[in-house]
Amino acid sequence: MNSDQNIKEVLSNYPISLELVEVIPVKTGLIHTSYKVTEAQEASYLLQKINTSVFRDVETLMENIALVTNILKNAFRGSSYESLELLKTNNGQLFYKNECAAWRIYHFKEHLTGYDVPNNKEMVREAGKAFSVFAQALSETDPEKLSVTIPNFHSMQKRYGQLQHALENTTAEISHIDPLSKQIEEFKQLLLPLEYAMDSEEIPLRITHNDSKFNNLLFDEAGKARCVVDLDTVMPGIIHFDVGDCLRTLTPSAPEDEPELANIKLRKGFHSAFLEGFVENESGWLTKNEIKFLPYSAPYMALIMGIRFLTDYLQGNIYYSSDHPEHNLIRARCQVEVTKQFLDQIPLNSDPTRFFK
Ligand code: GN1
Ligand code: MG
Repeated sequence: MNSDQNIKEVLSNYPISLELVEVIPVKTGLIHTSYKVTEAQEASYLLQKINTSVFRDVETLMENIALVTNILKNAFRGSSYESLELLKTNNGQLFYKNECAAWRIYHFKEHLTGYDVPNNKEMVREAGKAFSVFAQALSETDPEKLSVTIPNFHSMQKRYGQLQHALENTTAEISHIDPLSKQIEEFKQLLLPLEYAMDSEEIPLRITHNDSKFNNLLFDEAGKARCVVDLDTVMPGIIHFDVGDCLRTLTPSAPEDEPELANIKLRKGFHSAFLEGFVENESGWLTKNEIKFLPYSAPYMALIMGIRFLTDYLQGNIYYSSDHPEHNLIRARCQVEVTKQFLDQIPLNSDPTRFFK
């Protein structure tokens, strides 16, 4: 079956009219393959072929998403925020599986747009508020209700262990990686206290997004942040993962895969604007320890990404989609540089309460 026929076959299992249906590939991330499907009547959908080597248990993945979208839908009723909405199959299932793959469909948010980088501080403040509202909406639900779809997803110790394993097992000549590995080792030592605080329950587990990149937030035409998307990795985590992933993507002046390190500068005004937006919605639901550890968030997440990209490079680029063989190495160098700049410019012991009114 060619891919066109395959998609038609998938769609025939959904309440979608197949007449004059238009299917266009869209780039939404590094993991799944996505298409925008538009019906003759103008209803549109996001069809995704789920990457089952990353998400091995599709049923559990989709149950997490269904639970979270239901909670968000109720929590956001009457507000300007929206949740993603799944389209169930004709049999009422959360996804469709055929001999080729597992597929799912969301309603397409036609009226909203995502941006790789913020255009101004107001968007950044909006982002801070939106991720805070998202976390708060989920804060009443026991995180144990969600399954862990990718164990140790943001564990520095586990990710570092995977990197060491990859370094030991590669057959390639890797002396050019040595300076980068040394930096990673040094920064990891500084950032591990965040993970220790999580392990010792000094910081509470919540339901977190875990992939809260700036471009996983959609804005309306008036510039208001409206909807957090890409719910694949919603699972138990700490608030610092979500604060950190957004900060590491919106604060640097260059994209995640900037090859020229000299082009990477932190926009400290954006960093403050995000935290101001985040705490604007804070009404006592963050604990003292969560606040104390906020400065760890961004460098921690940037380093996690640096470690993961480098590991994938050493393993032959098997996880992330990439444009060329050095792409993951470039991404890794960039993220380690971002880590360095966060550590240099926003001390881990700085006092985040200055953002609170
Ligand atoms: C992956 O596919 P995408 O871009 O939403 C990855 C994230 C990384 C991100 C880096 C399941 O997300 O953890 O932060 O790439 N998702 C998974 O851009 O590994
Ligand atoms: Mg994602």
